[in-house]
Order: sequence, then structure tokens, then C-alpha cells
Amino acid sequence: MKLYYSPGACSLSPHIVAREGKLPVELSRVTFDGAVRTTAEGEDFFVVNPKGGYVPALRLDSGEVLAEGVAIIQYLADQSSETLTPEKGSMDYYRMLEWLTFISSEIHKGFSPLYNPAITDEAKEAQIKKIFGRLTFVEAELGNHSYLIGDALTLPDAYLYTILRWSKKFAMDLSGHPNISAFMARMDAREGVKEALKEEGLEAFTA
Ligand SMILES: N[C@@H](CCC(=O)N[C@@H](CS)C(=O)NCC(=O)O)C(=O)O
Repeated sequence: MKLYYSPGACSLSPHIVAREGKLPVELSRVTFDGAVRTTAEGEDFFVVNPKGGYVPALRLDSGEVLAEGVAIIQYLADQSSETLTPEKGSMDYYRMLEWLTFISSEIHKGFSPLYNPAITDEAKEAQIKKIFGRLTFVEAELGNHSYLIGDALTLPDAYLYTILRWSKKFAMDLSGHPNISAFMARMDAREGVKEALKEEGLEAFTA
């Protein structure tokens, strides 16, 4: 399998899942140069992911490409002999799907407007306020257990960690969220996370 990624982008989530799952995933860095997007192998990335040329995308051993981070991490978990999801059909399994959807639509896509260089200061401030609103719930949940679903890592933890790393870029102070801060430190300390960060040339969040 080959994971198309950009350092520190949302593709870090499947990268962490691959490393935590001890899966032999090859990496291909995608270079974004304006409207031109090229893989490490020189392919046009819009051909690899015709939905919009965005990372992550996973090339399977069959040659097929699977896109959308939430789908990719569930595929990876199913390939791994490590336990990265609650038992299928259990209530916790549906909680996992609930978290993945919440992180994708309410937090990940909450950050997206901040990357628009044309955003006004007022709009940026309002957007950050909205993200912090969503984090109130996350902070409360992480007060009950070490990870989002109980005391073992599952898929949404890799996704949440990846997205919340972006808070630094926008000078969002997480110190008023001690449970989230402790979670970020806990994730930083995991071997799979350390490996993925090293391979992408990134620092630990708490560094
Ligand atoms: N719906 C996609 C969105 C992925 C996404 O937002 N990728 C960003 C990086 S975090 C990207 O490649 N943006 C470039 C673009 O949208 O043109 C998913 O959830 O996987």
C-alpha cells in the first residue's frame, strides 16, 4: 500500500494509524505548487485523486485508490492485527463512527477557512471561537478517559491529534483545556506517532 501525504496535513491521521497498526505502508509525498499537484513519483495527483487532488489517498496493492481520510483509516484498521477499533456492532463502534464524523465535519472542516489567505480578521476570530465551542465537548469527554473511547487508542484519536496540531499555526491557546493538552502529550509519547512524525519531518505537539 502507498499513502499519498503532505507533511502535517490531515494525511497524518492515516499515517499514524498505519504505524500504530504496524502496517507496511509506503509513503509518497505530494507537492502542492499552486494548482499543480505532483506525487513523489511525478504523477499528476489530480489523476490519482480526481475528486479534487487532495490528500490523503491510499493506493491499495490491487492498484485501486481509496480516498477520504475516514474511509482510509477504517480500511487500514481492518488490515491490521492490532486492535484499533472497538468491536464491530458494539455501541462503542458506533461511538467511534460518531467521533469520526464529528471530527471530520465539525473540527477538521472548521479549520479549513483559516487556511484561506483572504479570510478577514473578524471571520478568523469567529471561526476560532466556533472551533473552541466544539472543543468544550471534547474537553469534557477526555476528562472521563485517556482516549476518546475508553483507555485505549482507537481511530478517532489519531484524527483528533492530527487536526488539533494545527491549533499552533493559528495561535490557538489550548492551555485552558487541560484534558486535551494531556491527550496531545499522551499521543506525542506513542511509538507509532513518533515514527509518523519523524517520517514527515515534524515535531511533537508538546515539543
Ligand atoms: N474530504 C477529505 C478532505 C481532505 C483535505 O481537507 N485535505 C487537505 C489537506 S488536510 C488538502 O489536501 N487540501 C488541498 C485542497 O483541498 O485543495 C478528507 O476528509 O479526506
